Amino acid sequence: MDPVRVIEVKENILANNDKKAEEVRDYLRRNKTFLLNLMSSPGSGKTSLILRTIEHLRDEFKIGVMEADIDSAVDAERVQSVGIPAVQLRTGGMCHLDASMTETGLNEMDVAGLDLVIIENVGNLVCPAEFDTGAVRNVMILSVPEGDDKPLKYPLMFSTCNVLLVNKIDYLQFSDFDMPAMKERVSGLNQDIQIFEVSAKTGEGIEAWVNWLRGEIKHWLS
Ligand SMILES: Nc1nc2c(ncn2[C@@H]2O[C@H](COP(=O)(O)OP(=O)(O)OP(=O)(O)O)[C@@H](O)[C@H]2O)c(=O)[nH]1
Ligand SMILES: [Mg+2]
Repeated sequence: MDPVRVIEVKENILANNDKKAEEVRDYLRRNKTFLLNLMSSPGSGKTSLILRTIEHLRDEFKIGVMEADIDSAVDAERVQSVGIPAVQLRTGGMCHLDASMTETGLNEMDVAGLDLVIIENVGNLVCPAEFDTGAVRNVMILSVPEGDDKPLKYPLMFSTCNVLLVNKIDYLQFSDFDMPAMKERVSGLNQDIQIFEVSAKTGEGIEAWVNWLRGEIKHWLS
């Protein structure tokens, strides 16, 4: 009997996804829309960070948000309550967004009228790292209460992101989180990653993050 070829099936799915992701990026290029994929564990501050980012950039860019959750629409409601269009994708048990789901979400939005769309991916440090959503840039959050050892446990997420936002730095004073050790672990996985230390609660460090994002959006739209 032939052995079960689980890996090949998975590779096939990922190859199809990669093709779809390139189609999504072509579509975004044609429409001059920058798509940012934000990933992290549950509760590390994705929605809070999105709301802070919106505060800083809403006068410069037309922004939309795509929320992905296994269930509920609470995050999309939080975003809409500040007057920013948001769609909620319910993944029905799936722990990540793939490029087809992103395309479905974009079709529900006025992409041609938006400069920046932010995806809040499903809260999870594993599956979302495996699937290209078609985003222009991938950003992850690690929050201080999660601990400085996460790069050791979830290396793929740290390897695939362009930016690491270390959120909840207002907790550092109560914590044994070792920032230099965490950064060394990350640079062992990804030498090109940009790291910003932020607090979505106090606003500390947000300016530097937003400056990076502004530069990337302007480059994509030019
Ligand atoms: N102290 C502190 N709390 C924060 C910070 N950022 C977010 N929080 C709090 O952390 C909790 C979770 O924040 P959310 O923004 O909902 O996190 P999330 O990643 O969107 O959560 P899920 O969508 O459930 O995965 C909330 O109570 C926030 O107020 C921060 O920088 N400092
Ligand atoms: Mg959220």
